[in-house]
Amino acid sequence: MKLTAKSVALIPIIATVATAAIGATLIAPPVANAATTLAAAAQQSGRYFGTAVAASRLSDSTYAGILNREFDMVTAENEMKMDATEPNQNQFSYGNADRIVNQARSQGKRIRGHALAWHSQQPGWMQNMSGTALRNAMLNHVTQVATYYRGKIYAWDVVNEAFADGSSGARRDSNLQRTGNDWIEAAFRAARTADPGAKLCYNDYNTDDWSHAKTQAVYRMVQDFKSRGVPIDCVGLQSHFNSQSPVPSNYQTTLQNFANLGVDVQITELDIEGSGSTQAQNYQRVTQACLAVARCTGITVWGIRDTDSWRASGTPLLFDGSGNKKAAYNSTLDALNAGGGPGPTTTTTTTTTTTTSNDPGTGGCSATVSLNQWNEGFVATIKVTAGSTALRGWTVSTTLSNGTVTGSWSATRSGNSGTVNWTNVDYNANVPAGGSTEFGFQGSGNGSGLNPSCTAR
Ligand code: G2I
Repeated sequence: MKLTAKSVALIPIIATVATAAIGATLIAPPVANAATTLAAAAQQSGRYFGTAVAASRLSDSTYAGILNREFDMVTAENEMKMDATEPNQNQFSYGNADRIVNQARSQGKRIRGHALAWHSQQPGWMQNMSGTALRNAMLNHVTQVATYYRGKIYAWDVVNEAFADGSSGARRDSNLQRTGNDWIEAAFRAARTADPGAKLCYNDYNTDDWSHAKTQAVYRMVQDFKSRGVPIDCVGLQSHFNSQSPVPSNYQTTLQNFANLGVDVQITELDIEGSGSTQAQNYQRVTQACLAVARCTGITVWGIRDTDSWRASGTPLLFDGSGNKKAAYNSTLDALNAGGGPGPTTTTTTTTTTTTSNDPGTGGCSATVSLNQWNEGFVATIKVTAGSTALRGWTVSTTLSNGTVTGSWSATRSGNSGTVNWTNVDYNANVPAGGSTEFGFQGSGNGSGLNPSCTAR
C-alpha cells in the first residue's frame, strides 16, 4: 500500500483499535450466566473483591449504593490507622472504624484491617517516642486494637511499608525500626495472640516487580519468618500503578513466588492511573494475574469513584465521579467472569475440643486446638485453660501423625512429629484459676487429630 499523508495519519488509530481488539480477545467472552457484580464474579473462583471505604462518605447514597452492590470486602481507608484508633496513649477511639465495620458486617461483607503498625500516621504522642517505651507502646497498640476487633477481621495488615525504596533492600529507617530489627516479628506475634483467627499480613508498595530490590527484601523476610515459625499468613501487594510505576510484566511471577512461600497473596490497594482502553487492559492484566495464582485470594481497589481517590486527578478507579462504570470496570468484571485458573486453596478451619483426664474443675487444666489447615501445611493455636486452681506450669501433649512441626511460639517443645510435648515458657507458666493462655505452632503436612491433653506441673 502506498502511504499517503492521510493513510499515515490513520495508522495510530488503526493500531489503537487493533490493540483494543487484542486486549478484548485475551479474555473469554462472558458466559451465559456471567455474574453482574465484581463480588459475585470474584466469588465464582472463591475470591473476594473489595474496596477502601471512608467513613465520611457512607452517608453519600451513590457511594453506599455502589459499595453495597459491588464489593464483599472492605478496608477502612484511614479509620483503623494508629493515629485514628489511639489518639492519646492508652485512650482508644473506634467510632469511625466501627461505623465502617458495622456497615460492612450488616451487609455480610468481610473486613481487612489496615494497619496495626506503621511508621506513618502515628499519633503525635508516639512520633517522639523511642526505645523500649516505643516498642511497648507499639505492642500494646497491636494487642488492644486486634483484641477489640477479635473475630471480626478477615486479615490484618499487621505491619505496613517497613522496607526502603530503591536498590538497598534495607529496612526503612523509622522510630519503630530503631527499636530493633525484630519489631516486625514482635508485632506479628502480638497480633496472633490477640486475634488467632485473623490472617496476618505484611503489606507494602513497590513490591510488584519481581526484579526490584524491595520485592526481594520482603520476600526474604517472609521466607525467614516462615522458616522460624513467626506467624505470618499473607503478603499484601498494594499495587498503586501509574506511568512512572506501571504494571510490571512479571507481576504474576511475583504473586506466584510469594505464594510459593506458603502464604496467601492479596492485592490490597489497587489503583491504576489512566483512562479508556489502556487503563481497562491494565486492570484486566492485574485481575488475570491474581486469578492465575491459586493463593491470590482477592483484590481490593483503593476507593470507589475516581473522585474518592487519594489521587483523584489520575482517575485511577473503576467508577467515574458520577458513579458510572468505566471501561476498566467492564474489563475487570469480564476477567473475573472468565476465570483463569484454579481458585484459592480452600482453607478449612476445624476446631476440636479435648478435655484432659485430670478434671480442670478440681485443679489441672484443659487444652483446645484451633487448626488452620491448607494443602501443604497448617497453623495450630492451642489454648490452655486452668481449672479451679491456678497453674504454676503446664505441659500439653499432642499427636502429629501426618505432619511435621516447622516452627512454634510461646512454648518449648520436644520432638517435631508423632507425640510432641509442649511446656510453658517463663512468661506463660502462671495461669490464674479459670484463666487461659495460648501457644501455637505451624507445620508441613496434615495437622488434624492433634488431640491436645494438658497436665498441670
Ligand atoms: O497513600 C496511599 C496509600 C498507601 N498505602 C497505605 C495507605 O494507608 C495509603 O492510604 C492513604 C489514604 O488513601 C489517604 O486518604 O493514606 C494517606 C495518608 O496516610 C491518606 O491521606 C490522609 C491525609 O494525609 C490526611 O491529611 C487526611 O486528613 O487522608 C486523610 C483523610 O482524608
